[in-house]
Amino acid sequence: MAAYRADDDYDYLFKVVLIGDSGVGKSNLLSRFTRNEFSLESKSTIGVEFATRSIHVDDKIVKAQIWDTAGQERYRAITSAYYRGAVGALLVYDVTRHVTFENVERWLKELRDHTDSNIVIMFVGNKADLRHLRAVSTEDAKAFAERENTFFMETSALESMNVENAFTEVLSQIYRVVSRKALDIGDDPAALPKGQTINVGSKDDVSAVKKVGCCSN
Ligand SMILES: Nc1nc2c(ncn2[C@@H]2O[C@H](COP(=O)(O)OP(=O)(O)OP(=O)(O)O)[C@@H](O)[C@H]2O)c(=O)[nH]1
Ligand SMILES: [Mg+2]
Repeated sequence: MAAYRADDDYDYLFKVVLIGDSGVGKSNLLSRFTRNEFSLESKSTIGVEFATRSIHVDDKIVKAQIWDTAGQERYRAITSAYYRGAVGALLVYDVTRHVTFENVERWLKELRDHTDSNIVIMFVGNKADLRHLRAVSTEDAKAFAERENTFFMETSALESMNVENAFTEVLSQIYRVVSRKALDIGDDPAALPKGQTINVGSKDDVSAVKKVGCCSN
């Protein structure tokens, strides 16, 4: 009972979606963040699943409801329902499979076609632990993220590298957008933060590109 009450005790609830090709590690990023679990033999997701976790941002409790669907077309949830109400997204590719990086443009288009223009997008290169198999350079991915005005991080669900950072950065950025909006009666887009590169956490490889002009139309 107490656990139930605690779980419902939050200030903000944000829906965040995971997208990207099949096998890039979306479900393992989710299980690592919400349950600290990883599976080497996880099966392809069928339909849609979601999990929640609450974190503190400033003095507020932010509860993330994170949705996960299949990368494979035939197993996917209904597109419009999946994206409805999403305020954040992790667009995941696999650093060892270049084709998953090439397909990111298609995923981004689908995402932008179905969501609000203020959505916070984190571009995620997963499986960074497989150093000897790397097929996508950090520089190429960073350049893409800068071009598309999204945040960027490389992660490893296996080694728990940057998983926490990737999700909490998305949630804090959403919180920033939402709380500034709430404060800014005039709804002046110029009041929102604009582009610069910021570092998150202490590791050198943890960088994020602050979304430029995220809230102007
Ligand atoms: N080495 C390594 N393997 C990973 C990592 N993340 C996931 N995997 C493996 O990659 C495979 C696919 O992971 P999933 O999480 O099921 O991928 P998915 O993106 O959810 O795939 P779909 O549900 O089909 O869209 C599994 O065998 C995982 O164990 C990682 O960070 N490092
Ligand atoms: Mg999956």
